[in-house]
Parts: sequence; C-alpha cells; structure tokens
Amino acid sequence: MSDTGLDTASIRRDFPILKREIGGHPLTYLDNAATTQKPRAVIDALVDFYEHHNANVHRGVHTLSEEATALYEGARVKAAGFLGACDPGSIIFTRGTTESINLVAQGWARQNLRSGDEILLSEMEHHSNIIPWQIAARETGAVLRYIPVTDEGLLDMDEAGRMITEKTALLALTHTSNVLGTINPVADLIRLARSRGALVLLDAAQGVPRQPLDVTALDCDFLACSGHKMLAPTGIGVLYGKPELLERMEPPSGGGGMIRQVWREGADWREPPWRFEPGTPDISGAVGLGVALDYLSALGLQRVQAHEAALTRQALRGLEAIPGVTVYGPSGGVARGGVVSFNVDGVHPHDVAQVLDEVGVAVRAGHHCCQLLMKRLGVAATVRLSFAPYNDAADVERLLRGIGRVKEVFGDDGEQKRALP
Ligand code: C6P
Repeated sequence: MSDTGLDTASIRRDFPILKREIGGHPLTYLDNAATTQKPRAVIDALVDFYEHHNANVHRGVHTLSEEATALYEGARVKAAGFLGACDPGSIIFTRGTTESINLVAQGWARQNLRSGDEILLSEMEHHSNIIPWQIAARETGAVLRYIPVTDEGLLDMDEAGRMITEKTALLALTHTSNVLGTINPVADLIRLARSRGALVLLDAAQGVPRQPLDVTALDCDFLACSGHKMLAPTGIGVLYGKPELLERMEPPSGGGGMIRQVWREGADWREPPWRFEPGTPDISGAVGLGVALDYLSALGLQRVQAHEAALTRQALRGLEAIPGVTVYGPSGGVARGGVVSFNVDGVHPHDVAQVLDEVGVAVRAGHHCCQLLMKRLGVAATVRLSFAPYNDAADVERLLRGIGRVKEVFGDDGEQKRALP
C-alpha cells in the first residue's frame, strides 16, 4: 500500500503486461503519457463484447444490435459521469484527443471565426492543439497568438491577462503539459476568457487521467481527451461540448447514422452527439473505455493524483541529485502532473532512452510533438518519464539506477566509454 492509499501491489496484478521482462529485467513502464497499459478487466470486456454481443449499433432491431447499442450508449453515460457532464448528449465519441480538437476546428471554427478573430494558444501546446488551428486560421483569416511560457515552465499569467481580449474568439489550452507536467490554472483562465466573451477548449489528454476534472464546475466549452491514456483501448476518445454549442454546430464530416432524412439535394441532421459520429463507430473501444473509467473511479482519481505526485517528487529529488542532469518544468513544490522531462549533459536523449531500455525501463525521448516548447527550452529533445496508477517507488529507483548506467556508459563528457550491452 502506498502512503497515498493506492495498493499498487494489487493494482499491478491487474495488468498482465507488467509480468513481462525486457532483456532479462522486469518491465519498468514509464511511458504512460504516450499510452497506458490496460487492466485485465478492459481486455476481458473486449473479448466478452466480441464473444457475446458483437453487432452494429443504432441500425438493427435484433437482439445483438440492441445489446451492442445499450453497451455503447452505456459507455457514453459513464463518460459523462466521469467528466461531470450533466447530459450524455454532450459526449461525442472520437478516435482520440486529436480527432476531438479537429472536430471543433472544422465544425465550430469554420462556422464562427471571422477574419481578424484571434485564437489564443500557448507555447506549451502539443501539435494536436496547434495544427488544427493553423488550418482553421488559414481557412477563415483568423490570427493565432501564443501565451509565452516562463523559464520555470509555467504560463506567463501577466501576458495571458493582456492577450485575452475582446478579439479572442477561442482560448485553446492544454490542461497538463505532456512535457513539463505543468498543470495550468485553467479555472482562472476560463473565468477571464468568459469575461471577455471568448470560448475555451481544454486539451485534457494528460489532465483527465491524472486528476478529477469536472466540465460543469470548470465551465469550459469544449474538452478533449483520449481513452488510451487512461487504461482504455486505442482508437477511442471523447469530445465534450456544451449542449447549446453542439446544437448549433454543423457536422464537419458526413455518412451513415447521423441523419434524420436524406433527399437528393440535402439532408437534415440527427441531434448531437450522433450528428458528429458518422459511420460505424469504435463500439468495442467505447465499451472498453467505460470499463476503464469504472476501474479508475474505483481507485479514486484523488488518490491517483496524490500517488503520482509522490512518485513525481521522488523522481525530481533523485534526478536533481545526479550531476549533469537538467530537469525541465516547475520545481520548488509547484504542483505538477505525473510527467517529468530531463536531459543528461552531453548524451543524446535517444541514447539515454536506449540504455534505459537495456535495463527494462521504458521512457520516451524526442520532441514529444511539442516543437514550439522545445524551441522555448532551447533543446531539440528531452527524455520523459510519466506515471500511471500501477507505478511504484521501485520503478523510480530502477529509473535512477538506469541513469547511473547511462553515466557509466557515456562518462561525464558524454563520450561513449563502453560498448552498449
Ligand atoms: N501525446 C505523448 O507521448 P492522441 O494522439 O490524439 O491520443 O493525443 C494527442 C495529444 C494531445 N494533447 C496532448 C497534451 C497530448 O499529450 C497528446 C498525446 C502523446 O505525449 C503522444 S504524441
């Protein structure tokens, strides 16, 4: 049992992949910001769906189709509850955060942005929350602006206050940085944006898996997240949208299942969310997502948050004590999500990740789809570790020992001293 009330030994038994060894070492999986592992309950739910209930949804009157529809729509109700949304109709199933943001950039933005309107982003955005807006800006004549990031890896709130103006049509912001772990003060920014008439979209790909978030309390207009980053299968995600906005929004793409009537010259749309889900959706993915959300809810998001915060403190203390290691992002006790980026002097991040892999430790190295932030940090890439509920103190110790191995292999000058194993 961890100090924060999570029984990690028992949680680890729920994740079959954690029994794997890599090169004779126990798997230490610290790449959870990229994607998390899946518990037995989610894997079993997929098998159960295909063995007992598989059919298309909303299309048949036969028993299997009704069962599949009930499971799919049941997952929507669970997702609404998990995110604090009052109306399941405000939950659109997508392939993930990227598709969710694109849906708003193509659906809402095309209809509502005018030349000269401003879309406000930040320097710490993932490319998934930049490129869709660049495309929308090109199509509408809107202008992109970026809230700067301070040397501590925080949003410059003074600048944010100046940049949110009556010209701002939309603030599209990451809740938790996938590189720095910075948790942005989104409640304050939403209030500010609201007072100046702007809408707010939260990229919560890293926020939703790591702390309780309530879209109603936050009063955000849109929120995007990915199932695969919170123990669910790949290929399923969520866009939350305020019902009154979705009601007025045109679907950016069309197909079966989203219309009331079709005639030769046109069609009219079903109500949200189905208007935005053309074609056969990822039914088993949605069912798996529902089970993953049940699993996370049973652990308790508050406990998950405290657990990841404790592991993050342990990792920061350990990394900061190693000479030649530079850690990026907030320090000095500032709250951050379970994501830590660092570099080892003179050693390319890919080499660090390769040596760590040799001892069974999986981390990500690269620009993490955040090239603007890399430029701001003055680096081409970083090494990144990120936590999930099944990680424990022993994982952090193995990572820190792995960095010792990196220093042994490359020495303090970054020159390789020994052949890689
Ligand atoms: N970040 C990472 O290793 P998708 O790929 O659609 O599920 O999520 C995109 C995305 C959007 N915003 C943030 C803040 C993210 O972290 C991600 C995914 C992964 O950091 C893969 S690049």
